[in-house]
Amino acid sequence: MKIDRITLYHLRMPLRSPFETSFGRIDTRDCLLVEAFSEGLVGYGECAADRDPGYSYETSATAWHVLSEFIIPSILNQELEGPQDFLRQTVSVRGHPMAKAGLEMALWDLQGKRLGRSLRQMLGGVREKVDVGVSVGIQDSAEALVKVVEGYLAQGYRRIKLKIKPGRDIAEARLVRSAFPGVRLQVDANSAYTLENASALLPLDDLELLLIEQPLAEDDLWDHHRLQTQFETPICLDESILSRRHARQALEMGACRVINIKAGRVGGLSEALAIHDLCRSQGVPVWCGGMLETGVGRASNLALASLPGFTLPGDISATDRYYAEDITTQRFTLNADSTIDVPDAPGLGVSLDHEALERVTLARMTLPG
Ligand code: OSB
Ligand code: MG
Repeated sequence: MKIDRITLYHLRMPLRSPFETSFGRIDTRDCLLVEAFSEGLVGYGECAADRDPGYSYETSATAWHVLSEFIIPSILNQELEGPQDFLRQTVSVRGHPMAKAGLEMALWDLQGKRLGRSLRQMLGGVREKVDVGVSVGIQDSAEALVKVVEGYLAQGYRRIKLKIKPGRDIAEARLVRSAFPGVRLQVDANSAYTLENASALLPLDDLELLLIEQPLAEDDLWDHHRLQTQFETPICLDESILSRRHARQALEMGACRVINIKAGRVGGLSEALAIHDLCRSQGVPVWCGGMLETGVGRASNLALASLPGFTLPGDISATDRYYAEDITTQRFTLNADSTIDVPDAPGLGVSLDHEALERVTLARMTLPG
């Protein structure tokens, strides 16, 4: 496969409601769209880096820089083996997994369109629809949170994730648990605690949570191990796992019992697949995380989540949970059984709404210029 030309788009998507986590509150979601032209076909990829370095050090600006100055020039007009080989071809660029993953996704889309195969088929997915839930941001009060959760349950979501931070944790989780005793519930701290203050979370152990996601710093596998020994509830790692190697070490150390897989965070779908395979071989459950993607990234997440080891519901909600208008012509909807259908057309299986894309584009650049 040879890439002749790539257009990068910097997008700013207005969210339907603000999303607040332990690292901040946003009204709009930035991301990059990668449009790759190859032998008469066009493939799309989404780079999940946001405007601010709150979740990760990568931002839309660093991803733009690394893609346009280094990664894209190094692959244009080269004979590429395909998406499976892409990470190896970018070893000279240290880090920046989200930048790499944005381009890798476009290569998968191209490969699928060339071979007439869906991303699900290429990855080895075994499900036509996947179990999903909703990630609920921090609200103004615990009572307001219960109302918001009630709304999502009424829409049919059967798994709820609550964002927490110090001081906005136990009371919130307790109130939601007592209002909805049977619901599948989990929490995500996005690294807001330290080993010293995480003992405040011990009461969570009585709330029958599916898991506690990323309580401690991203570079702190060892303290996650120490914390896991204090909890019955499985600890799940998100930010800490940037590669298959991190996943292996975290499991060897007992730093977690569950892993949240996001292709963006680990440098692409190939590495995500490798982490899935490793966890599956050890009987460790995984689930597909989300980054408030557009329809492009959502299609990719759905295909990934159709792999057999994804045994917990993903953070993949319907389009209308995020955006009034999306950049794909397809809108994803929730089925009555709290699932979303996996696209089955070639590649990602989505097409772009170019007028909608224009409305959210802040900047674009075509290489070679
Ligand atoms: O930690 O899982 C996270 C969104 C942006 C950045 C990090 C996270 C999230 C979410 C939202 O939890 C998941 C979704 O896309 O619905
Ligand atoms: Mg998370």
